[in-house]
Amino acid sequence: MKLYTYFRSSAAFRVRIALNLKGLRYEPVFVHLAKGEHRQPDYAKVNPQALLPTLELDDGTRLTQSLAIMEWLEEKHPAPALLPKDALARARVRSLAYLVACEIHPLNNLRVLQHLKRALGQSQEQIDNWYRHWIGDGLAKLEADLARPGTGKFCHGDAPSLADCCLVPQIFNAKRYNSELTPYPATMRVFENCMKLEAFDRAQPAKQPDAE
Ligand SMILES: N[C@@H](CCC(=O)N[C@@H](CS)C(=O)NCC(=O)O)C(=O)O
Repeated sequence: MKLYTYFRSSAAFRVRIALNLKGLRYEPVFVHLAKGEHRQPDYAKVNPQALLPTLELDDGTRLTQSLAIMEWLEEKHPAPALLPKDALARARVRSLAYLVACEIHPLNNLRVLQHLKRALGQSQEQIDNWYRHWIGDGLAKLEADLARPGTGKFCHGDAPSLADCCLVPQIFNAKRYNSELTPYPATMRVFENCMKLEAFDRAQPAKQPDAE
């Protein structure tokens, strides 16, 4: 398999974690987001959504959208499971994963930040404040949800799940933008537990071959 990735892409980071957790090897193909390589015609042929990541299977089939990719991995390579067996528990894991992937991450994506700067003329300070605002808003909600029954060493239970694959990259982003993280002790406890696992550690931006 080939994974189209960029060291700082948090959506690609999610999939790198899932692949590592499942012990699946992949060949990275680097697409430089900051240089806009994802908007070039060559990459449009790979992924018409012009987003990272893309997972290319050995037969050439290409999968897009990190959650869809991780769900496909889960169906094809069920062990170790990234979704619990119980239907209600699965719904909670998906809800926590979507809170990060659908509520926090899209507001802080590269194209949104570039639009704030280029089209709306916002200063870097205003953009950083925007970023931290939506991180804080989302993490406060996550923290409240993690107080509900079901949370264990990880977002749900004592095994890593799709929710943890989404959470960890978001915390890396938060740290990069100097977001205040002390108000979220349960979230940070889960983050620290994840980072003790080699699969999470090896997927982090600084450990990627294209890291700058
Ligand atoms: N919902 C998508 C998000 C993908 C996404 O936004 N990826 C970012 C990198 S983390 C990207 O390609 N951004 C390009 C841009 O904003 O122009 C997923 O989960 O795969």
